[in-house]
Parts: sequence; C-alpha cells; structure tokens
Amino acid sequence: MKLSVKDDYGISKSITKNVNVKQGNRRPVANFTFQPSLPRPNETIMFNASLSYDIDGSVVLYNWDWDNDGEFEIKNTLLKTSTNKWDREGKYNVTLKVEDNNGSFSTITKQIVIVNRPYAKFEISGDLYVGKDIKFIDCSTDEGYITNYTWDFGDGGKSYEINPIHSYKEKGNYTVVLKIKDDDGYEDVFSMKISIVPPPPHHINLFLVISFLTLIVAFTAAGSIILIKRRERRKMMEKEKEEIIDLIKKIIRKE
Ligand SMILES: [Ca+2]
Ligand SMILES: [Ca+2]
Ligand SMILES: [Ca+2]
Repeated sequence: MKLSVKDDYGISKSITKNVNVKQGNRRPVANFTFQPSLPRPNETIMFNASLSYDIDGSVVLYNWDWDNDGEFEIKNTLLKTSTNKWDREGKYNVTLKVEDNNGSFSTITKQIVIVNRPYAKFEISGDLYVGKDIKFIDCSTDEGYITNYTWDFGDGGKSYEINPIHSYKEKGNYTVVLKIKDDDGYEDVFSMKISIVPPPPHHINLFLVISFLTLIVAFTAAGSIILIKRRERRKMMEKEKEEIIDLIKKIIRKE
C-alpha cells in the first residue's frame, strides 16, 4: 500500500508499506442432479453432487439426508455420487450438505417426485430385410394401463397401433422409438437401433429341384421304354412279314 502527501508548498512525501489483508473463507456452493428425473417406486435413483463447487478452495465432503429430517443418512463421504430409492409414490425432500477444505459448509434441498410411470418396451419379429414386413410387438408395462402408443420407425413412418407392422423401402440404420402414455398421463419412451439390409438372393428350393429332376428322369425313362417297345414291335412285324413271305415261297415251291 502506498500513501502520498503534499503540503501547501508543494513538497510531497510518500511511504509504502506491505499490508496483509486477511480474507475470510468463502463457503462452498451445494448443488446436485438426479436421474431419472421422474423415478418410479423402487427405481434406483442416481444422485450426483458434482455441480457443487468452492470458489476459494475445494469441496471435500458430501452428506445426504434422504428424508430432510436433519439426520444425514450418508455422512462425510468423499464420493460425489450416491444412490437411493423409495418404494412408494410421493414427494420426498432430499438435502445435500457439502463441506469445503476449510470446514465451511452449505446445503441445498430438492424435491424428488416418485410416480407410477409406465415402462415402454418392444420386441421385433421378422427378418430385417428391405421390403419385408416387420412385426413390432409391444411389451410395455404399467401398474394401471397404457392409453396411447406412438411409434416412429425412423424412416418417416409412424403408427398409433399397439403392435404395428412396418416395412422399409431402403437399406440403412434406423432408430425405432415407442412413446407410451398411461392412464395417469405419465409417459415413457423406449428406442431401438435396427439395421435393414437387402434381402439375400432367392433361396433355391432343393425339394422342388429334386422333384423336377426326378420328373425329367421319369419322363426320359418312360420315353426310352416306349422307343424300345416300338423298336421291338417293328422287329417282330418285320420277322412276321419275313416268315409269311417264307411260307408263301414254300407253298409256291411245293405246287
Ligand atoms: Ca471455501
Ligand atoms: Ca434423514
Ligand atoms: Ca401408471
């Protein structure tokens, strides 16, 4: 710090002195996120406190109070993440307390809403070939019932049926998305990536080929037999003719 003075005669003087300004420790800032944002009963929720920070130091300890009664069920952990679940629908207040490297702390409380949201899911039946009908089979569940189905096949095609059939005009990778809504108006989404490929070359039906070849062989054989028979008959006729001629000759000679 520098101090300068000037008197009425224009004479100035200054002194410089080092001063230590001791600042107090700044409190950390507590914050957290959780996933899923709208959890179901008994669904594990991931709590993440890594949004917390300390402007003049660092956050070193994390404490979680799952029912906001002032008692921290998880105390002084170094881990930024934690999990918990609730077994029934309701609104629950969760408090996070963070402590910095100087022993100061802060808290934040957020509400977790547990609802009986449906689970969206589907399966696929059929070969994933261009132009082939593919069956999309709904396997979604809910403790109530599902009122709306919206399918997006990823190629611009949509359906509102429970178990739609769809075919793709071109090969490629598509993301199929099923969005459902239950009787309470809660939604869920499930998606699946699929690859549509060109159909393989036509299968040669071995049975048909064998049948066809057998027929050809049979016809050929039958034809041969007929030819042989004809030839034999012709030979016999020739022979009969010769015998008759011989007989006539003999008769003529005798006379
Ligand atoms: Ca601090
Ligand atoms: Ca508690
Ligand atoms: Ca429900």
